[in-house]
Amino acid sequence: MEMTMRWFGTGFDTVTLEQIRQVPGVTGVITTLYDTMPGDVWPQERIHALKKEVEAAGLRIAGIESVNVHEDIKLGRDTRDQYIANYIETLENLGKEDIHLVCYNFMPVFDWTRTELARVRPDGSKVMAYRQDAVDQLTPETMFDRMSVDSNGALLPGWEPERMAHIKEMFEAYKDVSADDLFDNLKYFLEKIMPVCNKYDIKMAIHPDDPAWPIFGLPRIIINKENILRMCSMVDDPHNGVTFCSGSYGTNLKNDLPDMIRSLKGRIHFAHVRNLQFHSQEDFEESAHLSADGSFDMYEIVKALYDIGFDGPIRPDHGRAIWGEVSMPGYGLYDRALGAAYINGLWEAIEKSSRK
Ligand SMILES: [Mn+2]
Repeated sequence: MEMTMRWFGTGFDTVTLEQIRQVPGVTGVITTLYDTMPGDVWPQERIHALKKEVEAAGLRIAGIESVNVHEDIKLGRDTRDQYIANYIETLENLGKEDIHLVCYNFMPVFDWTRTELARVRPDGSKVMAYRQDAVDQLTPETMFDRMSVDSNGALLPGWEPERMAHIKEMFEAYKDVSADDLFDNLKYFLEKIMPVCNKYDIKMAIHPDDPAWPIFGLPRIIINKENILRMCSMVDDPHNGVTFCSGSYGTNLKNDLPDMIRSLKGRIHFAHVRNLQFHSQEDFEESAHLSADGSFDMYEIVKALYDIGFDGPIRPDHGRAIWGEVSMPGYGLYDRALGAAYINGLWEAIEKSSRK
């Protein structure tokens, strides 16, 4: 594996490349052109400039998170072919710059969803949290307002105001889209992009839906073992792979995370590792990465990745806000650095004890 951290780019991230460079064992960043919109072509010159900036700091671009998929592709509208052509052009430009990993998601309308961005834990740290009863009392519009209030002024990935301005239209458009339709639209998209992925050896890594169940009546498909195996087999190409995000699949306690990892051998191209603490299935918060601080056995998760021979980028995921740091929720430096150090420690111990 290669230890990495997500970085949103100069002007968008409160964390600098110089800081990331000093986290032990981190050699790469997972980054993006944060000011592009779904459907835009990413110019090669801009990708090249981003790459040079990262390399000047002594790091490398280990992958892109995300190249977002235009809503018309998810909806299967007639206009999708143009947006897919644009996506292919972006992939080509990334391939020419020697970038070989793209994380994306196929969630209708909303990206990841939390009902609190700054729940205070007993130790004074602040974390993102989710309560189903809070979602049940909200409409999609009030949900967006709520997500904006506590974001420390940061733009939240996937919650761009430009997209949210059209929220009513988008809900109307999804009224007759079933989970099977969404699978069909994903298949159509993947089949069109696989040739360029093969040409440039670009591994596509779909991120799970978070939380891993339908919300506000919208279909959500990347939620469990059955569905992710269906997704892998419906376009059976090694470039059609998975971002294994423990914190997203883990929102549903029925998901056996180490078992899912083992069943996805050869198809996990990218890993997000974090822990959640559950108060009930309907109420959970993002804890520190340490097993004892949450509900998951992080040793078993990292062990499963080791056992399947996972060799892609891994990153600590959302961190707590600690030591007075103010950042985009989930993306401060301190707690993610602690997470990286902890995962590195687990990996080293597993590797050395396995060799004996
Ligand atoms: Mn994730």
